[in-house]
Amino acid sequence: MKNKIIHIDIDAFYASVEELDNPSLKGKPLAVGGLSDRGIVATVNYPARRYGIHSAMPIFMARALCPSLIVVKSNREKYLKKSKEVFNIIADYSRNMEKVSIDECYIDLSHSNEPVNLAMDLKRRILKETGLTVSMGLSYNKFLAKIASDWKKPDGFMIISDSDMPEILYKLDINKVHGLGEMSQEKLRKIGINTIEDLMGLKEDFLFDLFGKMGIEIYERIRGIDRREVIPDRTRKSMGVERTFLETNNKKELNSYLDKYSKELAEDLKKYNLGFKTLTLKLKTHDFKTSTHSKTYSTTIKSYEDILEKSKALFKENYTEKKLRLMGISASNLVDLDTIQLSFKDIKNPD
Ligand code: DCP
Ligand code: MG
Repeated sequence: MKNKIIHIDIDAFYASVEELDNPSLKGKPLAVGGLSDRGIVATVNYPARRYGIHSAMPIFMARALCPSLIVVKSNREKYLKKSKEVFNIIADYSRNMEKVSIDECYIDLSHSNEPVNLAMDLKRRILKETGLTVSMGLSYNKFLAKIASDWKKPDGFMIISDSDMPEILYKLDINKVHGLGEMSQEKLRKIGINTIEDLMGLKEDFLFDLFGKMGIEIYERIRGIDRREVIPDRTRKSMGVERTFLETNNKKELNSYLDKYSKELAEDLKKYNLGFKTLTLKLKTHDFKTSTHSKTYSTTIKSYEDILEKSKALFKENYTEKKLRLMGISASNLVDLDTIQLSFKDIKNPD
């Protein structure tokens, strides 16, 4: 099977951007996040990871683990700009690029006879032109490409070919299986399943009973079967913002998050000139129970004000007063506003 899909993930993204802006930070333990006592770590550079600090950890806890930790306030606009620079370079290498987050994407290199050379060239160019290192994984499907990019972080490049499968995965922890959430992992660990090798010992029916349709996908993916295509951003299905924070049931605080998310979602939609019809609110309670609540509207939504009003209404309808640790909103049933404008133009200028 041809290795044609690359997964790319920028190393310690926000922290690396801050180091580029202020080189004296390099080599010192650094966290990016909210500065207040209630702040959460967005990410840390690799020196700080040695202290056991990681994303979504409260800042006060991170400071306790590493008193010399430097904390820089996160600046999303700056990271978005840098992310755009990186994606623009990547887009030179494949027309078929699917962004998964601010620092992560898949590209399909089916058109190339030399995907390895192309990938190495791309890696060099990103470093030269942006100063950032990325980790890359090349394989014959998305699941394995993602596992490969995670293999030798930072600045890694790993190839997983079908002849390496499935042995290469045996020793990996089940947390490397994309699609297995925290709750599912816990369920598995309770019955003694900790590695992919353990997971391979489970029958398909058993996984289906445990996790439904996702269980079947997991059964297949760890055996190297993943039929998902790289979907170019123009035809993407949804777009969203979500974040972990310190547990709270303070409605004012929760509403302020919705306000922030609505702003970010509106900005992102604008960037791609998209609107949408379905809004989904995601809530994760302190005991890690996740629920989603969707509503579809007859009109196309795109403005910050509109998103905020509708997400507040969804929140009001569905919030049960329990303490939350994560909230998110996402837009689906996306409407390409370019196409709408084009078809109007076409009517006016039929040539
Ligand atoms: N991020 C965040 N909150 C989280 C996780 C991530 O705000 N809970 C932000 C900060 C990260 C960026 O998203 O820099 C990218 O996330 P990654 O998971 O790719 O983490 P990093 O790029 O920081 O590190 P890695 O080298 O492991 O990819
Ligand atoms: Mg990253």
